[in-house]
Amino acid sequence: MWDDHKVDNNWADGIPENRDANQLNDTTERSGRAGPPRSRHTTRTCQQVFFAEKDRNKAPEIDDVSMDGWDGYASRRRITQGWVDANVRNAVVLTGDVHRNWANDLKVDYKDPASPVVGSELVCTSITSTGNGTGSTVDPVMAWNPHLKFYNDNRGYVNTRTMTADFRVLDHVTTPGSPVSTKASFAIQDGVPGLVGG
Ligand SMILES: [Ca+2]
Repeated sequence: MWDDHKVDNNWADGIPENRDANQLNDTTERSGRAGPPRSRHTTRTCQQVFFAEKDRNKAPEIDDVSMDGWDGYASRRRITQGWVDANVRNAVVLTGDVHRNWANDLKVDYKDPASPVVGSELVCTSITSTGNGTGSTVDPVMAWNPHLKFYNDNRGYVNTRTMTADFRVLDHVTTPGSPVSTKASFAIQDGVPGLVGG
């Protein structure tokens, strides 16, 4: 069985410091559509270590976070705030490393209950390491980390199989201020030719 904690490939010491975090956002920004107001539909950040905050101590006055993930680095906030500043509508972080499945809401400030959700994180389990798992979907830390929405210790993979297409239309284009509405929506499923919905 592969155990990436036993080999020299731990990525936590490669987490970008502030300058590089800005460059990460700048790079993704350049791939977006130009022109004000800047509105990028999707940014996907694929990286190794846990991105959302996971405070292992229930006491609000005590932070017990891993230095083996983004919890230990202020540059995480620069990235999430960068999404807000760039009006990114669908920020998704894809993660591995912890040998468990997790699905997490991402926020700029996890200490502020009013801080809005600005993105999503999908954490994929390992292929075989740590064995079959128990099937559990409960980790006690979820009780005081409400942005951690799903946990599971089976082995497997994450499959994002559906594309949703919304046909957004304007009532008029000859004068400013038209409302925008969705005329039709379709789902396109992986491996299933043809549209669902309409
Ligand atoms: Ca705490």
